Amino acid sequence: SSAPAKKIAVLGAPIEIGASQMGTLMGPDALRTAGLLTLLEGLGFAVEDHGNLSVKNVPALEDTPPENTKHYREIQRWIHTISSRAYELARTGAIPIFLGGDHSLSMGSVNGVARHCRETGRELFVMWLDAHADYNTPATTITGNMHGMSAAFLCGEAGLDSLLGREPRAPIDSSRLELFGTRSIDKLEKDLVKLRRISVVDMRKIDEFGVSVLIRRVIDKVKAVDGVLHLSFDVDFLDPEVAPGVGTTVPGGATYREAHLIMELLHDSGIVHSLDIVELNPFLDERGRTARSVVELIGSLFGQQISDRPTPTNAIPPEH
Ligand code: 6HN
Ligand code: MN
Ligand code: MN
Ligand code: MN
Repeated sequence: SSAPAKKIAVLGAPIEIGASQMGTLMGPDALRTAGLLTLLEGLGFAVEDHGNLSVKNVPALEDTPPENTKHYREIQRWIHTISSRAYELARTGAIPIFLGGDHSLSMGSVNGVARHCRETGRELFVMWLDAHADYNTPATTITGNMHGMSAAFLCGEAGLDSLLGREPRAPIDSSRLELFGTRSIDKLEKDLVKLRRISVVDMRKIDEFGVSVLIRRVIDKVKAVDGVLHLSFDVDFLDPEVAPGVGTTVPGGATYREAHLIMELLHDSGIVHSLDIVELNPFLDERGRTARSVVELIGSLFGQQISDRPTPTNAIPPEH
């Protein structure tokens, strides 16, 4: 008899007000339309789709919103809701995949996963695949957009202290955050990233050393303490030529193969226990091609081999 199929729990978080471009609320459904669930099932996983969260009936909390935080009230309702669902899902032993939605959702998903890790005693590392650092606070932001503050919030930076309401906060140490693919950091944000000595693998380093060496460093660091890794994958990590369907494109991003190699190496490492897919904006996409590319990348993260790609012209057409 074979081992029971490993479980994956998919949860959509259609949040868009953390960004300035509307449209990421369509992300979860676009990823489903692009075949995410059947792909994962085809790779041998038992996939449970928990649908899309809604905060329509979640009451607002009563604290005073901090300055420079656009849509704070509504984001607060999302974040504490996402965190408690993430905690529950992680506790079932499934690999939770959070479908965004803009990157503010990670303030909830990672906090919930971190709560679970705190209980199991396993050290949580967070890999932030992103053109941006998302390390602004209400004191450093130049846009007030909360998707630019999620990594800072998760590392316990001050300024958004009541965002979670009564949901317990489980900050990660800034030495456990790995920024990867970075090419756009605001000035004050950069000062803070330097002050905290956060590990930044920017695109220049990727050009110089290659993703394989750099990703292995992260994997070794996690394995050295028998830790687990949460992958927070912002679609703008990819080069805009590969992934046009995102509101915050920055030139000079990862190529198709660089991105797949990261996923393949992470798959082989076995350290990824949870995943966010954020910032996909189907309204800006070209005939679904960004959504499809992202689904392919998730395939590589869960074991799809590059050598198993079909060559379409070799396929025998079905008989009529
Ligand atoms: N993202 N640093 C800019 C800001 O508004 O704070 C951009 C943030 C982008 C956030 O892509 O998830
Ligand atoms: Mn686990
Ligand atoms: Mn981001
Ligand atoms: Mn980004």
